[in-house]
Amino acid sequence: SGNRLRVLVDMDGVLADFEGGFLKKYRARYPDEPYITLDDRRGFWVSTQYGQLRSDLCEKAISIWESKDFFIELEPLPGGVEAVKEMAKMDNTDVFICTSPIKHYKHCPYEKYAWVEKHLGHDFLEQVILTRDKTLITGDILIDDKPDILGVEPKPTWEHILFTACHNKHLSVSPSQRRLVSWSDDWRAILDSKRW
Ligand code: DGP
Repeated sequence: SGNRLRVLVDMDGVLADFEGGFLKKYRARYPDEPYITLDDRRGFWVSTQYGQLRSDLCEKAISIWESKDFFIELEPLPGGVEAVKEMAKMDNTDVFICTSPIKHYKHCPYEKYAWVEKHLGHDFLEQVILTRDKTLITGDILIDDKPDILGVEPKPTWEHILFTACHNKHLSVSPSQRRLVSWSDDWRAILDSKRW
């Protein structure tokens, strides 16, 4: 407990390929509608950028991730599952998956647990935290692709490590903000920098 390192790892865009899964299913369901390539994605909210493309595409985008089997069928991002498994085996290290479910709760929370069970194993369900407010969760590090992680706690305990994603790769973040470019990047060094 006392001197252990607590790592919080986001799911969508960090472990699970939300953006790739979205685009594939959007194009399959709406083959005649315009779309945004992953290279042209800007801003965290997919529905906002689709709404700017054409106002009715906002709800068409939302219909994709509100559908059954969207979250469970997301592909793992390269190296993520392996990194989390390795972290969990490290001495003095506790790893939690910290993820915000969408408010259309029919499928998403269930499928997030099912995804963790499928890719990380049944025992890893113990490590799942579903919350809409990550500032309430204490930890040393939060690895997350969302640039602004806000909530009711103005001084979260964790350091946010920005995980690079298609929507944030062009963002110039403050010099103090550290990034993890991918799971091939040196995540062990980031963890070690927080140990004492
Ligand atoms: P997290 O990655 O834990 O911060 O969760 C954010 C969730 O919101 C994740 O499931 C992706 C999803 N999401 C992405 N874009 C949009 C959007 O435009 N609207 C909504 N409601 N959810 C979105």
